[in-house]
Amino acid sequence: MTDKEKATGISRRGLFGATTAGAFVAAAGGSWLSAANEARAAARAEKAPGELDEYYGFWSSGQTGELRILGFPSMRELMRVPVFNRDSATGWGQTNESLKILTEGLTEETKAFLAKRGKVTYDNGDLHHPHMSFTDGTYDGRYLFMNDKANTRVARVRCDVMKCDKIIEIPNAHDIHGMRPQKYPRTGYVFANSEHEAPLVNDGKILDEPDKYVNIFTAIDGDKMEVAWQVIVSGNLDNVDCDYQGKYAFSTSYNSEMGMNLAEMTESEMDHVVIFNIREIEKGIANGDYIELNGVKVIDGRKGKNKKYTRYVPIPNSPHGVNTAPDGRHVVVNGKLSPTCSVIDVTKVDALFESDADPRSCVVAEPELGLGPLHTAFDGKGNAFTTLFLDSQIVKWNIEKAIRAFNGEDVDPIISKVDVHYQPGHNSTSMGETKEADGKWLISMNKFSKDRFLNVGPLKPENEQVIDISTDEMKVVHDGPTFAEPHDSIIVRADIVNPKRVWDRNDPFFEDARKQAEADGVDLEEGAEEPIRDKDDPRKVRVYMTSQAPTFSLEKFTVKEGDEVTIYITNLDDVDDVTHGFTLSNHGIAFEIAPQATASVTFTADRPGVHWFYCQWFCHALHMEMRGRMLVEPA
Ligand code: K7E
Ligand code: CUA
Repeated sequence: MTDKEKATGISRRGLFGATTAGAFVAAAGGSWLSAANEARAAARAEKAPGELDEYYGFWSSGQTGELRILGFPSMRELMRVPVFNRDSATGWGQTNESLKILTEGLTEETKAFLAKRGKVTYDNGDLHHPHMSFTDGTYDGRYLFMNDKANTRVARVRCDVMKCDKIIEIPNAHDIHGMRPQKYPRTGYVFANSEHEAPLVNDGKILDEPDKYVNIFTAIDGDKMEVAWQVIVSGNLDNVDCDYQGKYAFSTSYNSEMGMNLAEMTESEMDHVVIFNIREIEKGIANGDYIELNGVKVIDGRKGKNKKYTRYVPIPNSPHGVNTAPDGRHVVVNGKLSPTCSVIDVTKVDALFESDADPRSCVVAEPELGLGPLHTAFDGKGNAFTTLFLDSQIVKWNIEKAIRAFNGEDVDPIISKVDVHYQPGHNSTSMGETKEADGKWLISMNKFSKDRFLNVGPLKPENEQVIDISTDEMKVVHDGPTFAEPHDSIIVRADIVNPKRVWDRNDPFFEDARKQAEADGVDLEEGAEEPIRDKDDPRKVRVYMTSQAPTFSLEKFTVKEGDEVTIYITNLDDVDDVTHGFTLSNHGIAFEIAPQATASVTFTADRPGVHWFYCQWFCHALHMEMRGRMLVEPA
């Protein structure tokens, strides 16, 4: 080394050594070719103005609590559907219609708890997993289901209007995380995992006695949105998926130890997947082998209790995601702290229940893929794509080759890897969680964006990357920032999703408004000239208005200070996209009324004076003039 080399720490050998120089050349040649490929792939992902996408993307938003709809692969955000959150634009959490949905599914105990805080529902949610209803192994365009980890709820969104129509709290469970709809014969059940351990009766009699805590697996009837049954398990539950036969559901457990702190939770080398035998559980319920708790039939499926209902398959180490392959046969369990994925063959699961076969006998492959495998998606051609959180990569691997390697053959299941930026959690392929996986696109949902975008301060967006998977070499074709914090997504062929253009006037969403109007002798589509005072409770006043661009049917209405006022607005416009709004200034009230919808809000008129209401959804050249007065007479 020369003195200069010593001073700079750079040696000529290091810079120009054979290996390094070779790598430079290879990189230069490779990047020229792949730049051309990438440009072609990027052109396929991009959409020209006015051009529609081939897929709908349904996105979670984590701690924001809403569902998002994207056009895919362009990644244009199309809509935000409020679910567990409150929303200023649409009035979700303010209108009577939304408050009914946000409150009616809460347990009596929760309602009483919230009432003490002057609330009727929770304001936040943590929505991780949005999944569509299935018929015969593929999406059917009826519903989307999603979990709330923060407040132990499951919600349903109607795909015909893209509004949430049901939210239920899951009794006995704590903090619903993994959630998947039954794939076959149809949904059917929605399976939901309780992640955090607690006493089964959590009323304060048992506190710091973790050996008395349990976790709960829940099957929800997705048509009725009621809990069908629950199973007590050993260990915690993280993610869940189910088979294409309608026989089994599979839940990962990262805390088989039932530890209460990090060291305890990660102590053992092997955790497990719980396999739920759906038919046997149904039989057990029918035969009365359950306890009833908070109105729910609960079966005991703990380890060593009743082997008809559950089996515990040892899996290394703190497994996270679980994903069923479109081949209808293989279930991939992602190792997280283990660099492996474990592949379960569903055809070998019967033997676990029928004979006393070794639970590990259903594991047919365990390829070592890289550091931090979290979730796996599929191309429908026998390949799997696994996110490597610690390596910041996606690895493409072949399931059949992994099985051969597990059986001792000298084959490498890994096909290729691609860098993503940075630390991917979930990934999803186009139609990848159905039997119609088409192998075209992959989205990598990365937890960190770091330097990929202009700095917006200490709180940074996540980064999502679209990857072309039509060839063995995966190509990142798009970076896109997202606000807190999409975990999971599904990519659904556009022809499956067919929402209405305007509301149907008979929609159950505003059935209560229709009933009240009938009782008051008012036609919602006509409105009423004057506020209608309740015959039994004269403090209650109802105002019926219509909207048609650019006017409300009432330019003013008068109420008394202290009146409980309900305002119903029916939007008579039946043209695409002519949505109106109702904002009552200085009352904290605002909501949307889409074409042909009715929406309502109830409040106490406790501010005497003149208060303007106005339309806040730009609807007409005279949108600014679309306003009127509420006159509140002092008491
Ligand atoms: Cu991996 Cu909540 Cu699906 Cu996030 S979970 S990453
Ligand atoms: Cu109606 Cu703006």
